[in-house]
Amino acid sequence: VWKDAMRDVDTEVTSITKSFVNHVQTSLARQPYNLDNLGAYQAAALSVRDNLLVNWNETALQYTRKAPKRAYYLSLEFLMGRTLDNALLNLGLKDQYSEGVKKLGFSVEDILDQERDAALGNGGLGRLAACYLDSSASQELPVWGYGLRYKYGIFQQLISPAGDQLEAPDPWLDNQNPWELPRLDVSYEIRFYGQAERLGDGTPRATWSGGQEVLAVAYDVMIPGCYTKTTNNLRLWESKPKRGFDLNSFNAGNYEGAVEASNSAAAITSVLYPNDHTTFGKELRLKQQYFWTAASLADILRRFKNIGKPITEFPDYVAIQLNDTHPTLAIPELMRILIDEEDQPWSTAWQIVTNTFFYTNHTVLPEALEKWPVPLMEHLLPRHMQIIYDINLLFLQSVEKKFPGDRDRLGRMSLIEEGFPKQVRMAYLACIGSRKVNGVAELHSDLVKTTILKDFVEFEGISKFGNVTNGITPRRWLDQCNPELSSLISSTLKVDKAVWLKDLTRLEALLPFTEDEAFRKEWAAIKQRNKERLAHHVQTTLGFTINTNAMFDVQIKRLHEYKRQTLNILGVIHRYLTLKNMSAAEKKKVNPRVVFFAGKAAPAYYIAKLTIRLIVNVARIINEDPDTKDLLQLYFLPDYSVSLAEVLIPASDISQHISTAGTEASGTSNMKCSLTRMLVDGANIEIAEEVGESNVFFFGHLTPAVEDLRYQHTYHPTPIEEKCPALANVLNQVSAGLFGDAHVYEPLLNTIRQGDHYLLSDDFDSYIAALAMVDEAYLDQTEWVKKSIRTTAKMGKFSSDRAINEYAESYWNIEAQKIA
Ligand code: 26V
Repeated sequence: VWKDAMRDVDTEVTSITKSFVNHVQTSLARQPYNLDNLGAYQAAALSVRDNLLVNWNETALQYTRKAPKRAYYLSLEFLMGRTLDNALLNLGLKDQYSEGVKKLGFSVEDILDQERDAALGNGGLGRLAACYLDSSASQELPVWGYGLRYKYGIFQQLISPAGDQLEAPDPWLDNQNPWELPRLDVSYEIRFYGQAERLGDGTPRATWSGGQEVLAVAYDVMIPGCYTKTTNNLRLWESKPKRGFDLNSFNAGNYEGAVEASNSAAAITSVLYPNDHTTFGKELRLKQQYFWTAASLADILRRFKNIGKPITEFPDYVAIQLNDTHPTLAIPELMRILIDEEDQPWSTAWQIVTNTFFYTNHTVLPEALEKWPVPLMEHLLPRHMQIIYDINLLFLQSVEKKFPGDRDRLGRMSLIEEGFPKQVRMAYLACIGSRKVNGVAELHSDLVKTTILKDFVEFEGISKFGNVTNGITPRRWLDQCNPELSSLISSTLKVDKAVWLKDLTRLEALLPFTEDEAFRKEWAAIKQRNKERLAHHVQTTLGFTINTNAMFDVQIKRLHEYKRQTLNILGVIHRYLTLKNMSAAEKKKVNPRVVFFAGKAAPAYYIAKLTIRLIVNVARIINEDPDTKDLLQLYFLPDYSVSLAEVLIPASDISQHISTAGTEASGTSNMKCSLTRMLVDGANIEIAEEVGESNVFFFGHLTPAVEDLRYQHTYHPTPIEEKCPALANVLNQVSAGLFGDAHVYEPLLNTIRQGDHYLLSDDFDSYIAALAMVDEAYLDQTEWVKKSIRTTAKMGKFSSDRAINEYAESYWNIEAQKIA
């Protein structure tokens, strides 16, 4: 156990205040007596950073000395959120710092609130990467992250007076970032465009020259483990021009031309693309992907070479995890290095590559599968395109050998999709270039094997394809965001949180306490205080007064048609219309409900943005309606972020995960909400397997039915009026202008009236029935609290520690390293 009984807390507090004041005076060059909260945050952060740096250096040193096999997590997104609170908790210094800053006249909550989120991600995929870094360090595993240091993270979401989403930039680095260390000495030259010429000397070698050269500079972010010295690294690359600007153009008086090249270099890491689930084929995005994979590989290779082993042993020292297909160019890039620079034969190079990489798929939605136009690839990365053609040729020859004469199969499996233009299928390249491939939940991994990669399973054998069900870190999503629940758990189990936070299955010991009335009372009281904390937050930020005696119902995730926020809002309207028709006596039996939505829509996603507008305008009407406002409130909370999630999730009574069956690969907010509450879920069967079906409210059609239903929609359409009168009525009320904007919502409503790809009309009735069951269940508060406790108790499986250990053991083959 981390906590040292001999630790002298008083001395610790004194040394904290000393280091704080020292940073105020020397690092910030300010006077302690007129310091504001922002200054106090910066001083506290720098002081905590000093602690982290000691551990971080020690960890790096030991990895270098012992040279164990290491894993690298390549992700274009890391949705880290805030760092200070997490670092304090992981170091076990939260109480001491709270005490220390209090002595200096500050409150730790106010200080923590000054920090801006590091929001270098879109949604689930980016947050998963952040949870995995936390777990890797906490499990003492030698894992580093590699990503991009975007100048602007995910856009800030504003809501216009009409209810539309507006996007503003997120200049998160403006206040300086105490958590990163610029490594100006670690940089690599990255080439784009130019010419590739095969040597034609009987080897597969080629030269690549000319074009544009850009510098990749490293910024390091410390990743502290929980109650351990292990402090890993997240290395983020920034792009810079190789030379300040072009002196020839400058001297010739062409000033614009002179700075143009420098601007184009800096543009590469200027902004995170705010899309997920839709490809768009933009050259700058491809540049980001290559810039990042090439810099990361160069760095990994340099580190490997320091060990002094032959290059053929590379996979014994290095495992590289590809987070979705975004880093797939690492495969041809490593081939290029091995062949053109290391002079390896093709088959040796391919052997090394296919023993190094691992690929995780995060979606089966066709519009999210990356494909890059061949002409663009040939232009930007001519040598890589040659290599991809060569990989494809050899690959298709081996397919032909196994399935002679099966031309359809060759066409289906080719890395190059025919068409105008031809396109490179990145998921196929990632699959054949990797040692193993996995999906992110049992159901999803089965779908990967039976749909998008079916031919590859037949060709390569099933053992290459696996599953690692996603997880979330209990440090942030329980201890940090719900501290009262965390201490109740520790005191009830009589187990230090240092133990159960790192072995979440220990929560099962809570099960007997479902029968303990005092415990249940305390459990419910904590929920109530969390609701009040959220209500206070909404009151101070948005000015709304929320009824905290209501059930809090949340749907918090990116806006997407497949996630069916539309089903939820139409359900809210249905509830509103039902309430309007009730007698006073009937209304007395209704339990009040507050529905919260939060989430961003991709800026060009018209239908998703229209859904936001509908939610906002429905909220305006129903929150003002004296007939219903005590029983139903609705809020769209703008600018959803990791730190907003930390307030919302602990306050929720029920969370909605209602995507069309088979479309949500895994979901992770379901796990976060389940740590404290239950869910209505269209897809996630594993949670129900753990917590028991009686603690989950299922509804709607299951995955196998989806294809048939879509077929019916296309070839035997039934009018909505006939199929689902309740839904038809809701749609007609919206069309008629009950919430204003009579014609504005037609394109959204028509997605349901025509085609209904996400099956709202098939699932609406059973959805409403499930919500009624939730209402019914909530009336029995004793049983409800028991369900809540049981759900939390059975969440052990969904700790990201379990997930990361599976990757370490069954994929990367790496071992924990004790940092002395
Ligand atoms: C895809 C694309 C496609 C090209 C345009 C840019 C872009 C950016 C991100 C993505 C990733 C989409 C996949 C994704 O985010 N999947 C989510 O991954 C979560 C973690 O595994 C999982 O819980 C969610 O169910 C899944 O939707």
